[in-house]
Amino acid sequence: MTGYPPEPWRVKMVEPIRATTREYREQALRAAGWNPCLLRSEDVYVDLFTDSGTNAMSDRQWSALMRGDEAYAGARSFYVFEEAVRAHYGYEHVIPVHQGRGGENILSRCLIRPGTHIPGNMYFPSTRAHQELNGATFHDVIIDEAHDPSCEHPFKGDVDLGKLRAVIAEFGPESIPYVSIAATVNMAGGQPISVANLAEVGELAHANGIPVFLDTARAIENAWFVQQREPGWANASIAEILLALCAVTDGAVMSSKKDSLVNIGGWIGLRDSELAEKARGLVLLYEGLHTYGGMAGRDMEAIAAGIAESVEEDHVRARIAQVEHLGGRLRDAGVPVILPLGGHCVCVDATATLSHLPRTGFTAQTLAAAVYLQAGVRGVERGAVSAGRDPVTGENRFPPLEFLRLAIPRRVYTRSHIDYVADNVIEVHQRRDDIVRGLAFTYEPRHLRFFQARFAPDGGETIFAR
Ligand code: PM9
Repeated sequence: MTGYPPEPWRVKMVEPIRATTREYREQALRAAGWNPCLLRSEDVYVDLFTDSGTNAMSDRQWSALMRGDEAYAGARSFYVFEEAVRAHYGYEHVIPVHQGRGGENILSRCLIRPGTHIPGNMYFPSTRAHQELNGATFHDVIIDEAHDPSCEHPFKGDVDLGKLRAVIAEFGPESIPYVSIAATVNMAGGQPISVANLAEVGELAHANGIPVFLDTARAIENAWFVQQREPGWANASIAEILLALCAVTDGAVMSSKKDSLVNIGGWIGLRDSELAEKARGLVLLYEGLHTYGGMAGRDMEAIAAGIAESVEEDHVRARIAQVEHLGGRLRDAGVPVILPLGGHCVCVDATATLSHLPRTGFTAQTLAAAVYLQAGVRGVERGAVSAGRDPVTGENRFPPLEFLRLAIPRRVYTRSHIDYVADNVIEVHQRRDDIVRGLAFTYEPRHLRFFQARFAPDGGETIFAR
């Protein structure tokens, strides 16, 4: 693909960003322990660390902020927010939380008992961390194709029903508090699940008395892929497909920082009144009152306005096209990227790019450092560092996928920024043999270690041959 449709918005306010020298970036990255996450954002030129909370809000969202009702209890803004979530996602009970992991904490505490088992379509670090903290073991039941970076299966987020059946048979339905489904699947590179597959998961789980919970952080992007790829859905709107995806499930956890075009916020959506009461009780302890859940009234207004914009076809089309543009340029230049291209990010296969380095040198972390040094572009490691250690054996987990994720914030960067990223990632790839060393931990936090870990080049001053 050589271009994409003009963005369905124009710029009304700008935020200056600053290019730096290579020497400056070397000092900054060393000071950050070779972990781009620990850089100051002002030392980053194009920030593709995440699409979470980094979106640009519209004039409608900014003006909605002014309508925020900041009453402690029963704020009008809560009811506006509740109605928007109910209308677009279809869950009866809407419980606000400060962001996705707040919802994961509450749901895990409500449902998980020690020694239980949770099947899901690939792990996400914060989701699995809360499941494990509450004593469950996560079982990956995604289709094998999801673990193969070059396989072009249209729905790499699908569940392998045989694997799900095997987990139910091995541990028994009473040991499975819920099935944990993501749409799209972040750690597979933003890959979608089909409506048909999700319906089959629902049927199987419900036949065994097991509820299904959906991670809706990027369900709208998932709906786009359903509309484009799944037979029977081409004439349905994104809004209709979103409702169809949620309809199969018993509840959802949402990080509004993704699809909903805001900088903070989230919710839990439930159908069961008893579970909702329990969750509201825990929200009081961990998040805030059940009518604000850690958000300001204005945040809930911005989410309500963002939800309405997020299902507009023009918006989703332009958003996905920008991701496709970056991915297409890298793919055409021979950079190994996860295919098909996903919804929110382009993922550079670090194992293939740095095939001359051992995985124990954390190749995706090393590639993230090289891309930052090259051009001030910040991505994030999604591989062994993110996967953490096995809670039982204490050994590093080395997942099949090891990649540098370049996540694109919504409505933030122009095509020239994206081309700048493409030019520089291509150059790093062309000069990949200059990278001769991986990274080793100098500080390793216990939980979600990728955020705060510090590293040093393994056996030398730098990762480059010089
Ligand atoms: N995802 C992301 O960049 C932000 C933190 S990890 C660098 O991809 C899913 C599918 C997510 C997610 C966050 C959360 C947690 C849950 N599910 O960040 O707590 O992608 O709002 O959401 C990030 P919060």
